[in-house]
Amino acid sequence: MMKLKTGLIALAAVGMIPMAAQGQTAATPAAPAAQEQAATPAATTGAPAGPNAAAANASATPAAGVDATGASAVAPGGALAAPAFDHAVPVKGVGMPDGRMGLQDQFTPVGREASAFHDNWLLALCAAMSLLVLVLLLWTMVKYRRSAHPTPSRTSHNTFVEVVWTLVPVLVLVAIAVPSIRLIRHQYSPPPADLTIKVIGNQWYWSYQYPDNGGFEIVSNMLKERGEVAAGARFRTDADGPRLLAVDERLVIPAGKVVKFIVTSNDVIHSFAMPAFWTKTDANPGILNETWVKVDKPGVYFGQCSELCGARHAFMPIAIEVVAPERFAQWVSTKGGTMPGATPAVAPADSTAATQVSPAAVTAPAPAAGAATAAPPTAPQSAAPGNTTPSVANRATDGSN
Ligand SMILES: [Cu+2]
Repeated sequence: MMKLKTGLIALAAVGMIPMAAQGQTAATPAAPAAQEQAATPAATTGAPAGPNAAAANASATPAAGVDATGASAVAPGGALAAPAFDHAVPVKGVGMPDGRMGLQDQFTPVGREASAFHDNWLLALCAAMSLLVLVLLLWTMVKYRRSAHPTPSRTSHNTFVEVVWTLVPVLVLVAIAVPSIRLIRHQYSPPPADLTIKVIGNQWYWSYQYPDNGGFEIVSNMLKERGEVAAGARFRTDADGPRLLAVDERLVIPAGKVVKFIVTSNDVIHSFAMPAFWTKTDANPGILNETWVKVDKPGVYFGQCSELCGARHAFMPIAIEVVAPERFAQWVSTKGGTMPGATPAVAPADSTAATQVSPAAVTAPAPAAGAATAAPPTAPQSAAPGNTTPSVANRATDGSN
């Protein structure tokens, strides 16, 4: 039962940097983009490419002034194809295991409450009790050893001691139960959802439906390593994420919004688990389970199917990319989806933006306008065949395994 409490120290160090790498995506557009061209050009949007992407990246991180200039430098060389979405680059140690002991850093209110409960209270209580028992044991062994204490005491009752050893454990249990029940209440009484996403487990990949955004669906497959794919096919790079966790299509959600996940399955029982969000929900065929997250910090977070579901159970990771709400709208448009209540109000925004002084404000509407004008090319992207091709391929190869 010995556990070390290294999480807090690392948390302080790692918690500072998750946004830092956002700007890096604009600088590395070439490699992943080249891989994509072999398959359906627009369907696999994992690659950062194109001027819109660079501009969007700058607008999403207004604090970093260098991004604005960097974006304009990249833009001329970028492809002029359909609006691509500039996906963020994961930060090592954030939203993924990194070998350190303890819980992953938490990025939801429930997760922070739960990990604080675990680290600061349960672990401390556990250590204190273990220490007390150890000291009592050593004290008894030394003081009442046969050589020093040849005649044993014949005491059989001591009311005070009996009351203490009954009462103290009860108080300990109460001290655990109160914050524990409070945590469960917070976990299972979510605030009203801003966005609902349907998560579907499949052997062996995930698909995600966005009923609030026109009902489009994305299919998320694990990215294989360079040596494991056919020539010209897309493989994992460090910009996608760690080995066995990176996927071709990330589940994208807006930051700071309450996102409700309706979790189900198409075949066997899977489990939708995201350690950094403190959520793990079984995906049962024929049953809708529900969980929710509210993530304030944009970034990329990784989880895995956590219910043994067959031969490739270990190869159906979950990657959630949290983006600023404006960028979420942009991503939705690249998928052919719509924002609730959104209509062609984009054009005026472009003209008003021109009068703005702040560089961030000027670049912000640009991708939206670009996405709107280039709407026709985006439509085919969301077509299911393009997205489902990899999964079919995966299943085909499974048969030979
Ligand atoms: Cu599974």
